Amino acid sequence: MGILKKIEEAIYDGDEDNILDLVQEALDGGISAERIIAEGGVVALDRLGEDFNNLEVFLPELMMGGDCMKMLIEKVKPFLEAGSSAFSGKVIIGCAKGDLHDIGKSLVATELAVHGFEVIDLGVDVSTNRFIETAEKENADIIAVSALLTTSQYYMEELINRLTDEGKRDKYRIAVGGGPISTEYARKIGADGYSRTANLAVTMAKGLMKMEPTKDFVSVVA
Ligand code: B12
Repeated sequence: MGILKKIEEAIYDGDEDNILDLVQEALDGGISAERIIAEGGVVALDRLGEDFNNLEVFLPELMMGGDCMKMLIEKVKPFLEAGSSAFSGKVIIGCAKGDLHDIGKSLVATELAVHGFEVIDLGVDVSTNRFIETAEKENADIIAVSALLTTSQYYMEELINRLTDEGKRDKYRIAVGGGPISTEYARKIGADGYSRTANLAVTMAKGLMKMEPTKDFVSVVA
């Protein structure tokens, strides 16, 4: 079994005792941090999600898999390829109201930070008020919202509508992402940008900085 497959199995099994050694072995073997995250970690979490849907695994397994993935990410963080360190823009990021899934959001925050963005991470379960108050206080360029739950996805639309009602929509570029989000959905609710993964979020966010809010739309899916 190849090392990435071993990492996938360890995440799937929530094997906290062995995950760090396996990740070290992959790094020693010259495998990039990006591949370890995508081909080891994300693949395992996708499998867990599917098996959870089919009632083959339950909440404790999801939690253990999630915890293992966090260990993996902390371990590979220093090895993520850094981009230009020139200041790219200021981003407020958080998980939409009700959503506690922070692994993807934190990956996006890390990727943006290593590529020159100043990132203020508000964490999980962030209310629309808090996004707006922080963006105003910090004079943000981009507000980035993550949602994995279809019930939380609604709050992305609420944020955009509130900014519009308060006459502030033109001040910020709004980026959205997460499992149930698509280019079509992002367009429909009037967001400025969407990307499918954390790596692609860098290209998307740089694209957003080249345009005025609401004047264009940037989607990066591959
Ligand atoms: C791990 C996990 C958990 C962990 C979360 C741990 C943590 N700290 O995050 C725990 C156990 C806590 C959990 C709880 C629950 N979960 Co859960 N969970 C998952 C699982 C298996 C993996 C999620 C994950 O981390 N994926 C890996 C990351 C890297 O991917 P990602 O988040 O999609 O992010 C990538 C992109 O989407 C993108 N991205 C993400 N955010 C953003 C933001 C921007 C701006 C951009 C540009 C891009 C971007 O970049 C990321 C990296 O490439 C998913 C299944 C799945 N395949 O998604 C279910 C899943 C999301 N969970 C689900 C459910 C139902 C729940 C619970 C309701 C279960 C329950 N009955 O209690 C609770 C809800 C808790 C809550 N209030 O949020 C469902 C959601 C169904 C739905 N459509 O609403 C899923 C899809 C499982 C399933 N198939 O049914 N879960």
